Amino acid sequence: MNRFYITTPIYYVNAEPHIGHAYTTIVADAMNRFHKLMGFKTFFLTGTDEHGDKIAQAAQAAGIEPKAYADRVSGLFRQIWPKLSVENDKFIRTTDSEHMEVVQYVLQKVFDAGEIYFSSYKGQYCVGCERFYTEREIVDGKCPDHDKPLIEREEANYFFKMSKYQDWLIAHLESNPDCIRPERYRNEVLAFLREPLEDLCISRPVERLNWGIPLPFDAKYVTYVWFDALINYVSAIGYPDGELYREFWPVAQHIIAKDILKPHGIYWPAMLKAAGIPMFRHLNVHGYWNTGAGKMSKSHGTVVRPLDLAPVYGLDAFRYFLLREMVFGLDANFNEEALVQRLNADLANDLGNLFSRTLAMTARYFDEKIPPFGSQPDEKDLELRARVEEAIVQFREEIPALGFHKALVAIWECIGAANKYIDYVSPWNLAKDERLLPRLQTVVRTLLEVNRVVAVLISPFMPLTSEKMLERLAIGKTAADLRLAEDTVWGSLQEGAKVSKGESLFPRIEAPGKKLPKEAKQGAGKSAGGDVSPMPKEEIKSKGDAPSAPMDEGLIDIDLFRQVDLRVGLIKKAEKVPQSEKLVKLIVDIGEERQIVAGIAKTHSPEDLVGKQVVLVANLKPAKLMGIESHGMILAVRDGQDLKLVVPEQNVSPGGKIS
Ligand code: ME8
Repeated sequence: MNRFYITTPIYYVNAEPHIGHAYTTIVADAMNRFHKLMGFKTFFLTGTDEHGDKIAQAAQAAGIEPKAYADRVSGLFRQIWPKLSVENDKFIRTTDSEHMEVVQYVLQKVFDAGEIYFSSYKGQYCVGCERFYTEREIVDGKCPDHDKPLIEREEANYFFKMSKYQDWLIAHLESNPDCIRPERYRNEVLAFLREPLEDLCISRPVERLNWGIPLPFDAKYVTYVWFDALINYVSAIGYPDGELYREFWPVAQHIIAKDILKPHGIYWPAMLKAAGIPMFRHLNVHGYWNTGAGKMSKSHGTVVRPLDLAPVYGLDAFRYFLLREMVFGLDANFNEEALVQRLNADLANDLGNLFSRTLAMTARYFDEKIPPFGSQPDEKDLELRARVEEAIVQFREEIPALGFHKALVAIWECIGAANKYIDYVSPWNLAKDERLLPRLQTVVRTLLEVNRVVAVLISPFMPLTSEKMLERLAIGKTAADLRLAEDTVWGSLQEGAKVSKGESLFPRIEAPGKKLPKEAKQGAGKSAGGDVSPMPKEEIKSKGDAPSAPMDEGLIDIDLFRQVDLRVGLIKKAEKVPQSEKLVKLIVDIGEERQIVAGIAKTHSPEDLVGKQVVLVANLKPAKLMGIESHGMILAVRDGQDLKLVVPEQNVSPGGKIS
């Protein structure tokens, strides 16, 4: 059986979890879920790094013992992961006794092999980094990371003969070009290795720091925090002789950000080599999220911390944003506006809309039951299916290669193609003619199949949404039971199974900081008689490029209704749109003149329309219908085959607001 082992850094407990930690851990989770979907046996490790100067100082500042302090912050990390749908197999703490024993075991082993020696060292030390800096690294007498003056310090300490492993490491990175990925970080490590490596100081005298693991061969010293921390990756799986270690270490992959490239790209390989432990398979290095604290949106006077946005906008929207927005390896900017934009465009309009349109059609035309493929697929069906197959291939190839955003782009291309397919095929027209039933069946079934594959493909990224989609499509599996190979086979939905429409997957967000009122239950507010709607919804969508809202039929809050600017308008001009049976171009006076394209040509002649007062939605985003801009929407009631315009009881001044 194929195996997959993924680790995140173990996070320092001197700061609370933030967006950077969340990103790394969500990426690890998505990779882990992907490998499960591929049928791999997986192990996913995260945890906290709790020893060292930094933690001791933070505990002192908080006025408590280091262990009590570490317990508290470590608890925050442990609690947040399930809230972000992160499903790690183990949470390691460097204060766990099993870990401390393994650190001592490794130290003793390396010491016995003669790879650790005792020596005096005088140099420039940074407390923040917990290490000495070489002349070459110092910038203007300061620590290049903290921009703070360094302290001169002399100490007798233990040193690990790291320099000895330089040539071996260069050779390893050259013969395993994808060991450190993406390439820019491999090059960075190789560039570093062009200069002579120095040996690594791996101890701290107890009188200066006692918050650490004692050296097994000299109790007057504790272990340098990096030597302690890196070993978590093997101690957590039972090194030296545990079953998990045997199973998973040969396939180990680490994920880190660029800030800790040096300890992972240089110290860790050298430590492994010295301890006789095989090298990890991949070190995956991503860039930094810049939050530009000042630039963060402060709607309603509250300063928003990025992690606080997950519950506000929805967990899956948050995960989607992080994975879609950052190109793995490069830096990215986090801002709330961008998140809202993605939520509305990609999630509400594209995915949410496709799903609700598909289910609405299944409900309307087939009594919620999955129809058979009634007719042979035509060219458009095959084109869409090919798009889906292509997305599956991209998904399978891109995720192991860290191309998360590319995998998502491929899935969304498929969603976009399916929405366009609906517009093109116009199922509502097929539904008008019983002889076209087999074709309508094939169209709706094709769409249901696309939705099913999408539900499977998004499962590593958005597990909750995937789960909801699977349930509503009557697929009797949870996301965890899915297998890519069998669950993306075209046509395998169960004919006759009953789908359920449910609420929209992603309610639209009006603006950052202002989440729309929660949608109420489906079906409640539907009127008994004719649906008053701004023209048949599908027809409007059928030609427009503009984003359209999901087809929600739940209760809404009065605030939401008030956002719709309804006005009385006087039709000044009307003319048929050439080459269209349905569309007329109107000039409507609402205090200003508006050009509106309306789908009422079949029931209303242009001559009859001029001089009429109508009701229109005045604050709709402009849309293009057959290439003509439309700045509003006329209200009409469908009555059988007929369409009646909604008009005021008596003539009023044009522009009168309806409330
Ligand atoms: O370095 N953007 O812990 P740490 C993206 N304990 N990722 C970020 C980020 C940002 N702005 N800020 C932090 C340590 N991260 C050590 C690790 S491992 C044996 C010991 C993420 O709490 C990213 O994964 O400072 C980065 O590498 C890690 O948090 C650093 O976490």
